[in-house]
Amino acid sequence: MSFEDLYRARGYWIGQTFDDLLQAAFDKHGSRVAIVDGDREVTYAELRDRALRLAAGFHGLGIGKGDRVVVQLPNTASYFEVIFALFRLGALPVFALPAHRAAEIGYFCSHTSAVAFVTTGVHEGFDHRSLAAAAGTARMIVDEDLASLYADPAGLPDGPSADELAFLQLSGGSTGLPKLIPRTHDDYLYSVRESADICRLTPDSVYLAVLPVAHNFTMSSPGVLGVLHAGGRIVLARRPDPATVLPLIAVERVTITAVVPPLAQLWIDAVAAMDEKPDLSSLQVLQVGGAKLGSTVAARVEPVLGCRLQQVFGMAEGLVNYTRLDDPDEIVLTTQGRPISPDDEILVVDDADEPVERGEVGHLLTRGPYTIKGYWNAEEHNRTAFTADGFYRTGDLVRHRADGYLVVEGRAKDQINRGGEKIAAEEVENHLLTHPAVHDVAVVAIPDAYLGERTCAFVVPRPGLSLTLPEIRSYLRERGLAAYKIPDRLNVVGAFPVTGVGKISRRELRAALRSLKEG
Ligand code: OOB
Repeated sequence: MSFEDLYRARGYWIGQTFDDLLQAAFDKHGSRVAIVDGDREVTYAELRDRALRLAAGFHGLGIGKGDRVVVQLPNTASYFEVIFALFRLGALPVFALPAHRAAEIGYFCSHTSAVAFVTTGVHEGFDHRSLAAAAGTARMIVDEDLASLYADPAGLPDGPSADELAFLQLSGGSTGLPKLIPRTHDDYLYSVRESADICRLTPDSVYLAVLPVAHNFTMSSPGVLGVLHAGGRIVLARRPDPATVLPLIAVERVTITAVVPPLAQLWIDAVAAMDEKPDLSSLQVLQVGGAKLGSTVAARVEPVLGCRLQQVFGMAEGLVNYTRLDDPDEIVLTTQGRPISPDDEILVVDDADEPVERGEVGHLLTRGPYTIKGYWNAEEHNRTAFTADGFYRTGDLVRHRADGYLVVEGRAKDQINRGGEKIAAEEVENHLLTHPAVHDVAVVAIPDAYLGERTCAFVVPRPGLSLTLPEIRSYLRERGLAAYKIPDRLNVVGAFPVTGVGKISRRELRAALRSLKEG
């Protein structure tokens, strides 16, 4: 039996599309509020109606099934109209983050041959319309113009089927250019429905979206899609700082929200320092994921915020692990959860791909009903990123406990996890190598008390030339690199350490520098 047949036989893939999900939510909860965006409230009926009319508008522009559309929107109600309009047509959103700039947007548009780029106006002091040139031949559509596109949905062509691609998600990556993750309606919505169930979402749930909605965590774990599936209410936060978020939790009676570890710490510190405590009585669950949560912060969640902690260890490629809401403290405080599905296969192996003893640290490989078997159009990379029998090499070092829970112990991939934001070392290195004063460069993670890790660039300058941190930072900004990828530190060195005879790879270099830095 093929995996596809197995996943259908087990009832994981049920033939539901994103359009079906929205239609079902509308049928059941039409008059209820789906989204709160500042002063604006959008009901399920309104969302359904606008998404269909926008689909007709997009169709009128010639956007159709299989076309790629790069979507870069902040946490606004428009985001939902746009993605459900594209899902209805079977056009594939390519999910960019609001922080991405010309370098990333240019690459996403050209690599996917995108027909359109949907973005916003000024956000966080940056005018996204200035990315028009980077979008190349993709038609730029700005969110404030969406209403002018609305058209009669009567003649819309048939939508996609559930086994087809729904969208392309970005990988955190460890390579020079980011890889795209192809997810189908069937596989993704299985993870959404199960996540909603694990997190006990109901029509009374109020989910505060703090992290960017286009991130896999906020989108589907259970995220905004899980809430729509359950008929609950999404409250959009424009900014993640305590001054914005704490009053919002009180006023909107938020029941669940999701953050990265530095934000959890920031909120906890803010609340602990307040003489007059904010009203957090509605909050039941704080999900923390995207990077390893330290045990000290973990232990403070419940006493300070008065809600249950849930650890989430997931990846845009698929596999998501949760601690369960009724798990004992020992599990919730010290593990990163266990998989969603009984058919998520977990293998922990050594460098030679041989399984390690249960409970020992090794490389995490995984295969399952919502984990991809290959990146989009990346045949060569897929040969090393997946095993011959289709396991995804996560690049994470974990322990698999006897009780099935996973503990993340480190990472083998050349990536920096800067407070949940993933940076591929090679991508930043390639940009730096174009600088006229740079002879060679290695980008590595350095430990940081607040963010977990920060980025340090080790640079060997060209003979007679020098470099400073402000110089390389403004150089990378001008090249249009997202701010979070720009190195926090610069170490100018005469030469790189050589560990063996002959030429050593950049990868080994990074490892050598990392251990120097830690030692
Ligand atoms: C989430 O997804 P991505 O694709 O941005 O990053 C995945 C990587 C993992 O391979 C791991 O290295 C790291 O992020 N990670 C964690 C973690 N959660 C993610 N490392 C330690 N502890 C954790 N709890 O980050 C993501 C996707 C869905 C749900 C949650 C997070």
